[in-house]
Amino acid sequence: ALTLVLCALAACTPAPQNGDTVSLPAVVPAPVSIEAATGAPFPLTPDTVVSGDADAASALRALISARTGASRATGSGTEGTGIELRIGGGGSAESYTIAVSEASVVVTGTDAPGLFYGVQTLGQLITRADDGWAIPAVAIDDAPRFAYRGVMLDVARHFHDVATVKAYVDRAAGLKYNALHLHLTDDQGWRLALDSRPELVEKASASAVGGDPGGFFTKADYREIVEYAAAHHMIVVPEIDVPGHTHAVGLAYPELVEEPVITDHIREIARDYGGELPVNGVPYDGMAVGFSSLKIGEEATYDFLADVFGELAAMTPSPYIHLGGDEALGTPAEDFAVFVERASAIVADLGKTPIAWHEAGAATGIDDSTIGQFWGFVTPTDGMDDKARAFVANGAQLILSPADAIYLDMKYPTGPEQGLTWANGPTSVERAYSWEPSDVIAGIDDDDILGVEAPMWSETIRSLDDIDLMAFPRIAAAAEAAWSPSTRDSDLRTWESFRARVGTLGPLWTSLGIGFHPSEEIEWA
Ligand code: TNX
Repeated sequence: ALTLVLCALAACTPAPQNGDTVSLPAVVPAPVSIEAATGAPFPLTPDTVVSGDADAASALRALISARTGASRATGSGTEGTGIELRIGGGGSAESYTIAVSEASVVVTGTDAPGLFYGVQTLGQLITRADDGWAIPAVAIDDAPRFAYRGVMLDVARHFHDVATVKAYVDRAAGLKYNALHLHLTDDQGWRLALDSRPELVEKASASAVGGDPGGFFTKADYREIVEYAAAHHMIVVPEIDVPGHTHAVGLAYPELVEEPVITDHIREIARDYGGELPVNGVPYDGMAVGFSSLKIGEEATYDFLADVFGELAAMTPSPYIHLGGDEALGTPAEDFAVFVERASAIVADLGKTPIAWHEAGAATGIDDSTIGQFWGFVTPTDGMDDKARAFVANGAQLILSPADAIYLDMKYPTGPEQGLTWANGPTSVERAYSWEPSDVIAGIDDDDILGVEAPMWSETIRSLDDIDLMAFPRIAAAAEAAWSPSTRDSDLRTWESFRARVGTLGPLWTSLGIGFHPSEEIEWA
């Protein structure tokens, strides 16, 4: 009977076939523990009082009014009909508990992020009741599996403005992500104004893939993004991609870049996707990768890095700066190693922890503190796992971004025309979900994994609508890999459970203005 009551009122996973397990309200990413409590749900009315932490209260009120379409929980009602938001307890970092009864809701965060995540969970629990809205009686205990839970947005291939970036922060924070990696530079454009090198945006920011308009962030824009992210408990991890992906640098500083290396691969991309072959001094608006390189033997290159990373470090509160290092196919291997050693040392000497794509692990002189970001497949190929393991051998950790699972710019099997297919063809929601971080790289376990990050490259992504369509629902699958207990430690970590839970979030996403892809793999509520 309890199950029936709950399911009548709450977003529930489907009734269990064998009747053994109790159906529970749906939460994504899956919490460490969730138990149905006895008793009627907590009614959410205009008189409901929200008390406690002011920031969390305004976040909750915003969620409630979006979800219910009305201002609720604004009243000064009677004792015992309230939602209380507290910081305290003494659990692990970012953890929280929720206790809901008919009379009260108490959310306790260990710290401000924990309370914020408790509020996000509570937002998912709000359910339509017979004559209004309610929160089912439930007890939740939750904490993240990994310290770093990232989304990446490529603002270089197509520029995405401050409003779009903020909207993506809203979306990501709601799924308990705590890092926004901005891919700020690439062959097609340089997107961040720097006082030390003003020519970069003056000469190299107007272009984008397909001849679309470019753009760039002023330093004030960047500060605004950093502050907005911080208010949502997210850090900003800026990436300046070197020594490859640097054609745009050559528009401002021709003396710093090599001639483009035009391989058959580059010709094929130009043929298949249109666009001219790269020519130094001319903005590049194609989609090929791996043809450009900074000059490794020139001291001026390292003066450039010192200026760029120095200014960036000064404007970035996060402990990390990403130096790229991917697909430097235009840079000979020995040169690449020399470059990575010097670039990672420059970042480390600025007091920041460098992050680099996994290729940089091949450079034996890389600064030992450098975090590696693995973008190979769930079953690694081409020795990419060896390069990733090198970071751990140095005593550092890894961020996992398996491309055939959580590259959010990959096409879906059916649906929107946006997206690429190089990472093992189109990526279904099931494939985005069905992988386990500690199983990706042999010898690499939870202790070696700083976290999980879902990248959104933007060759085919032009707008917030495109971002929403490609990210949702797969970004929720990546969030479970980053936040939730491992598949070995939680009954909720199955594809069947996830697809049922995520399907109930449709109305919440719609109420928040998120135009998700209504994948036919999911039964949407
Ligand atoms: C690979 S994986 C890239 C990017 C592309 C992306 C498109 C990696 C580190 N680099 O340059 O934008 O594929 O999916």
